Amino acid sequence: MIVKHLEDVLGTEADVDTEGWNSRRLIFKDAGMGYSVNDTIIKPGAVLDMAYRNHLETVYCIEGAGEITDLASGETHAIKVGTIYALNEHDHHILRANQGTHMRMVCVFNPPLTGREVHDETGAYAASD
Ligand code: 9YT
Repeated sequence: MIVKHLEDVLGTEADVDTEGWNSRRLIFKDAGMGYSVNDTIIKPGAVLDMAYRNHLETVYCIEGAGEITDLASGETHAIKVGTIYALNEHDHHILRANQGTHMRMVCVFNPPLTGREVHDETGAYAASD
């Protein structure tokens, strides 16, 4: 059994901080679960253009508010606490946190992240194998 607390991850290698987001990687590939789980802060006003061509991702908002635009359809969906989205088609999307508030998201990736990934120039993470 693996039991951790967010505090065990803060300030370690698994606490990945970038300009627009801070991803605290709680469960990753080494755990052997077949998925990874992050507690991620999207910083206030961040605008993130992403397309995870190597991963599927489900994201559940537990704090804050913002919106997501599906660049295939052009549709924009509001995000608030309790909103969940699944990028089941490796969807190219833009995620925005509202000005003045962060969003806190629980992010599940399949296949799992190795722990240190940051986005490449296309908004993807490298394949882990
Ligand atoms: C929600 C989202 O895609 N944020 C970017 C960071 C990523 N999800 C991560 O590594 O936690």
